[in-house]
Amino acid sequence: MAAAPNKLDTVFFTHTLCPYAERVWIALLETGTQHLLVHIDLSRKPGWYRSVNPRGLVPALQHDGRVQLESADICRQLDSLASEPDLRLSPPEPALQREMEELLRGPCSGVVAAGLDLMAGSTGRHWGIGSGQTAAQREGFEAHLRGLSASLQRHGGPFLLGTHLTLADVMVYPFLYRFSVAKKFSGYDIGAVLGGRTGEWLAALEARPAFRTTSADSRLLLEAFTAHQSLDFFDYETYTCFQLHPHNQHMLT
Ligand SMILES: N[C@@H](CCC(=O)N[C@@H](CS)C(=O)NCC(=O)O)C(=O)O
Repeated sequence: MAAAPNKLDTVFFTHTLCPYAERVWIALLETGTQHLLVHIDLSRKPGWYRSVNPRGLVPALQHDGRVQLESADICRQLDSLASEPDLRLSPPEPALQREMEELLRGPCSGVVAAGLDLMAGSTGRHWGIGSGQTAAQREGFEAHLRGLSASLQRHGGPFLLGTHLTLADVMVYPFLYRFSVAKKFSGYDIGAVLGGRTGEWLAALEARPAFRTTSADSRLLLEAFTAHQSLDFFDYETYTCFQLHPHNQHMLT
């Protein structure tokens, strides 16, 4: 008989405000993967963390003694480790799998890059928040949003590829959440632009415990965005992770 998985077999190194790490956190919870969560305060990185990731970035996942970096690769690894078909984050049908890969390569990654560019406005600062959005920035973002909207429409929702939550939803949500929290800066209401089934999609994601647990409190996030004029405040001093994630009962400091 196989041994029961031990929490210590899988160690997740994260900062709870990193959207890339949030993808992994969602995937861990959705796939029901037992894990130990280790917080890395990115504003005061411990020296030992370089031995986990020499670049010093989160997320990192140590599984069975091997370290995997890059959120997209880690999410795929978690998908392949899921113990039951219902917990998988890729659709069983080959045609839908191909569509998921196209979505990931196209609108899902496009909307992240174009969204960060849009939020920065005329500041030109990567991760910055500012005004002065150009028509080109808006159009670039909207083109990718339309790609997501078309998929929702084609499959009838509630998720991007229909009734089964997939990596496409997981990869894009942490970013759309931040863009939507920061809409007062960009003047951009994503729901209004996407229209159609978007409201239903976002509500279906927000209703899932994994998404609720991992999404930072929107009021505190907005306060911090405003104070830092940036989407990437990565300390635990502005707010503690307990304040930021009131739904999470399992936080360690
Ligand atoms: N491509 C990486 C990006 C990870 C990343 O940029 N993480 C940021 C936080 S959101 C980080 O660790 N920053 C710390 C630093 O730059 O020192 C992934 O998808 O995992």
